[in-house]
Amino acid sequence: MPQDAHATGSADPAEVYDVIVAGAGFSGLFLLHRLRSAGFKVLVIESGGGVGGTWYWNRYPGARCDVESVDYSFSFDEGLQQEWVWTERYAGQAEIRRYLDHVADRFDLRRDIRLNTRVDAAHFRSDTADWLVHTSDGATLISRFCIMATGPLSSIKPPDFEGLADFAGQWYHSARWPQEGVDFTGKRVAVIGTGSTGVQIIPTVAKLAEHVTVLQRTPNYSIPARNRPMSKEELDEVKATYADRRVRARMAASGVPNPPVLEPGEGVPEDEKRAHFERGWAIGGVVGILRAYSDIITSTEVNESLARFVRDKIADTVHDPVTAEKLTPRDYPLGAKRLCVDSNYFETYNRPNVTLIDVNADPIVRITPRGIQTATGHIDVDIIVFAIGFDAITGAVKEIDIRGREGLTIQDHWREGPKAHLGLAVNGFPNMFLMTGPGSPAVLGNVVTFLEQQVEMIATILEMVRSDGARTIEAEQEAENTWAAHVQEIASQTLFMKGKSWFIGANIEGKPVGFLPYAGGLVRYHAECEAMVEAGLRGFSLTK
Ligand code: N01
Repeated sequence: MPQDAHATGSADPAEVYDVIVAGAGFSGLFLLHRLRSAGFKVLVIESGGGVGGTWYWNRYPGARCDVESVDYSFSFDEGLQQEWVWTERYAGQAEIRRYLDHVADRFDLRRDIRLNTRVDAAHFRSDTADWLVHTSDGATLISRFCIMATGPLSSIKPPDFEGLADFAGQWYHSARWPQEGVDFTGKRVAVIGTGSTGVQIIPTVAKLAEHVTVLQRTPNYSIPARNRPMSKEELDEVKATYADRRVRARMAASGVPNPPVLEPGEGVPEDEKRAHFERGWAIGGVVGILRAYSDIITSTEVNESLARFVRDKIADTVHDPVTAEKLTPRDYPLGAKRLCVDSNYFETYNRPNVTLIDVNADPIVRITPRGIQTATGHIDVDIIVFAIGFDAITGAVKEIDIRGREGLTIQDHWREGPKAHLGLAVNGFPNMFLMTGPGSPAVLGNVVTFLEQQVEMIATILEMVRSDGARTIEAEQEAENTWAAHVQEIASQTLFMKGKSWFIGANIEGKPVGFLPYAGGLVRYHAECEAMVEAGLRGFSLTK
């Protein structure tokens, strides 16, 4: 694409790009590789001090993926998937970071990545049909296209507990963990939050700390990961059939390849269902349980069978019946809040150095210099860990001062709730694309499979725009509204809406409530994207 067409007055020609990508996580790395290979001049801007996105920031103890490593990895390059050696069934944070560092080196990506730099603002200029991008190092860059690969779970929910500023100990948010780590040895620790993150932190820290007090607001369903080392034989077998495995992943709603056939559970006798769940429990992980039947997330009957099964497992595992009851979710369907996958989570409550407090019964009143004051007493602690989650899917995009046509801000456009055509592009914001945006399916399955599909789709669109000679491409309002309605319609057919979770924005005060991801699954989503492309970029308008 010619550069000088949109270079202006003071701009350094070297700082004019075809595509600027915000974020160097899985999405940003693959976007850079894919678009650079297609001849676009690309720059990736990353606020972290290294590549990896969520895996750069979430270095808390116990951080581990809960999709199997061999699937939670790029499929776009046969050499890469053949040479990389995964050492565990579920990769830990450090191993995933090593993998992404390897990807960055192997494909020579680093020369087009600017680290320790934030995209502060991106303003569209209608006269030159490009974006002015302002970064935290004071630079102003120009780009024809902007892609927000800022991550669905990267904008943290900050702890806003009264008195926190006076706390004399150390405190950490799980997703802003210090590079040098935290020494928990012999420390009295409080953990607030029992989502996927807390469920990983608590067993790990309990092994090191003198005492751990868990402050729980909502109990979670959690299933055992059954993590284990990968044997060479197992890895060799995967590698011998990788191509087939990847095809099966793309053909599955969740982007994970097995099991191949899913039957509905409705009407299946209870003892038969339980036997099936028992097999899944033994296999471990989401593949084992959530996909025991095709209708777990749509049938109240089947969901309740599985929920009862998990509740019984909690009762069997946790010795103290009062603690077991506190840990048992009873008032929302399994999966309506994201299902957790753990290593000895419930078992940890049998340790003498772990105490559970239900903050509904005994609310946190304030943080004091020495610890946490609850309604009934004071907990003395040295360290507080906040595993309280994220402003999911839209938070990181809204942190940037994004202005589209006529100065329209993304915050204003999404005031009533976020909308994006196929989760990819927003009306009023020409030449801008979103990765894992609202209305895209990524967070409801294997995000790596999903994001590869989205990167390919965005690359296809940009290539079409380039061959067309168009200056701008923009999602049409009607297409955006139609997709947003479809996203809610599909969600309403599931049990997802019945949990107060980040899936629906319920974890952030004032956030409009509505289902954020697309629950139709990868296959259906991909078919919708293909149909859009085949119909000549249906739902987008192009200008010359
Ligand atoms: O965040 P969450 P997360 N007082 O929002 C509680 C991915 N992930 O970081 O449920 C007391 O799920 C809150 O309570 P409640 C994964 O997609 C993946 O754990 O709102 N408690 C909840 O218990 C996941 O879903 C992996 O009542 C407060 C917790 O904090 C997503 O990231 C690992 C509170 C927040 O849970 C987010 O997970 C980790 C308050 N004021 C994360 N505010 C793997 O792949 C919040 N809470 C394994």
